[in-house]
Amino acid sequence: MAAYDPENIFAKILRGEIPSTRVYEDEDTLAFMDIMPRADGHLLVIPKTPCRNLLDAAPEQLAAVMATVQKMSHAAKNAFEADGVTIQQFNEAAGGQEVFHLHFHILPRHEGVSMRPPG
Ligand code: DGP
Repeated sequence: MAAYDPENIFAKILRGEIPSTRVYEDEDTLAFMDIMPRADGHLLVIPKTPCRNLLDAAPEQLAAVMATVQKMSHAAKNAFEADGVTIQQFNEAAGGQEVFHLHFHILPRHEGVSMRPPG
């Protein structure tokens, strides 16, 4: 697996070098709005420490990120009055990953409404 690249977009967001709409932050994790939302309220949750993807993650990073994913799933479901929540996570280019810093997508879902296509 390739090495972690500290110049990836999410590392720049963490350092405040490019803007983002932050919705939650704690010592270990950050949640912010996806710039290309595929559903209203589409959020991303990332660890603050370097990690390329799930295949590269330490158990402590996963524990912290998943705790925030659960917290943000409840918050997004309530805020957007959703019927459910889809969680997505991609690993390596062949697995659909485009930004190489571990992230989980949180997508509030409504009955009968399809997710929008990427882009
Ligand atoms: P993927 O690696 O396939 O899980 O997709 C990366 C996601 O990151 C995609 O939904 C769009 C989002 N994204 C890409 N660039 C930016 C950015 O500069 N800011 C924010 N907020 N989201 C971004």
